[in-house]
Amino acid sequence: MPPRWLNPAPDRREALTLLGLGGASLIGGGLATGAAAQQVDLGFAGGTRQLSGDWPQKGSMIVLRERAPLLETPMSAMDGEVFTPNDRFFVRWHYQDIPTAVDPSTFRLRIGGAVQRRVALTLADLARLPRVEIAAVNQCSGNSRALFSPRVPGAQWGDGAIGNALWSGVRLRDVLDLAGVARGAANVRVSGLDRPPPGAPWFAKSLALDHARDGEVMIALAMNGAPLPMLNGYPIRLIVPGWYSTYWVKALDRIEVLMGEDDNYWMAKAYKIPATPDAGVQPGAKDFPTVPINRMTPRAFFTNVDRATKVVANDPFYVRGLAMGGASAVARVDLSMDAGKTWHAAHLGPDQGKYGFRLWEATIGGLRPGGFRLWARCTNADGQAQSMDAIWNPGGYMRSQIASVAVTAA
Ligand SMILES: Nc1nc2c(c(=O)[nH]1)N[C@H]1C(S)=C(S)[C@@H](COP(=O)(O)O)O[C@H]1N2
Ligand SMILES: [Mo]
Repeated sequence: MPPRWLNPAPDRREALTLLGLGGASLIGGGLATGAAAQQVDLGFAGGTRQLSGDWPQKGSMIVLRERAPLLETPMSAMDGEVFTPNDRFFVRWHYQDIPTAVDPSTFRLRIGGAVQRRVALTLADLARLPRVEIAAVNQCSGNSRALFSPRVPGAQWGDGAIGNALWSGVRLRDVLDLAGVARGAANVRVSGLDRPPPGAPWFAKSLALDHARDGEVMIALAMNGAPLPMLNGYPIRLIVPGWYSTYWVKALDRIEVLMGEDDNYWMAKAYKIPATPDAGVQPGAKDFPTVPINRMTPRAFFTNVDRATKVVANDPFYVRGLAMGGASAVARVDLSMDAGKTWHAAHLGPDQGKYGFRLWEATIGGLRPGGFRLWARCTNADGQAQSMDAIWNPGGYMRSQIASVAVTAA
């Protein structure tokens, strides 16, 4: 019997972090090793989680739930590179009945509803369309939900329900053109190979026709140059750059063009946010107007430090992380050590596309012995910046408060 907890050797990136490369003053970096690697403490109440390397095509992942799987990416797995490795990319399914094998030779993507001709496309048919490639962050609407105060129900994600990949595939517009959208059509509904339990609504999401046809929304056939992992939607999934991943339907096998609005549960009831400018309401508020969740907002994360990191006093302190602009590019990342009174620009890594992650880094001169807190704020090309204030809504959606980390220099 193989051990229940595989304990994969640290990958190269983690090994570099352990050696302190690019962070000579870092000791440990909060990375668990040996027996302790089976658990991770995400730093909030109830945040002690199991790590498991047992999931197919996945390395070590934080397990929130086994059925249907909710697997979170440890922040250390995203350190130092903008593209999240496929085998560490987070996983979220709503229903237990998920595809575990797909035969690529018999798979069909069916397009129906308000179209001129219904079509059933093979993967080879799709591969004949013009190829497009885009770097884009896939972030769960509820990423960082566990940090909501007061707490809200739902998957208690830390910050790791997020990842960035280079998606390669075809435009949804080109696929729709093969079927010919009927005049007057309004929405495009997509669903996949997962099945609801008896009586529950199919997981399906819709985009307005103009959005679906904008040339950016695409169907990915590959992720970071490889087939999609089964758990991330093999063989194909929808990519909606700049929008929350609830729309990024996995194992996509059905497109339905609608003449009217989509009144199915997953559009009309679930994933609704307050219709306020920042999607926040007073804790406990009820009966406020809502809209379907849509564009993402800027965020910056620390990836090489956490509260377990010990900094060597008086040594240069190298800190880095990742930032996303949301619906537009990352314009800047600024760091503060005084709760936002003063800010210092971080250095940005290469731009790999406006919807992707951007690496940021800074070296802070020697810290005197003691405790410090660091804040990182992203501003996007639309001038939208993260706020020091946290929003609240009952769904626990769109957390984007400025991230901070406490470090101790000794
Ligand atoms: N078919 C299908 N697609 C889906 C879902 C699902 O339950 N079924 N969940 C959505 C949600 S809410 C998220 S956060 C993302 C997660 O994508 P990932 O598992 O590849 O990280 O898939 C989206 N696409
Ligand atoms: Mo999600």
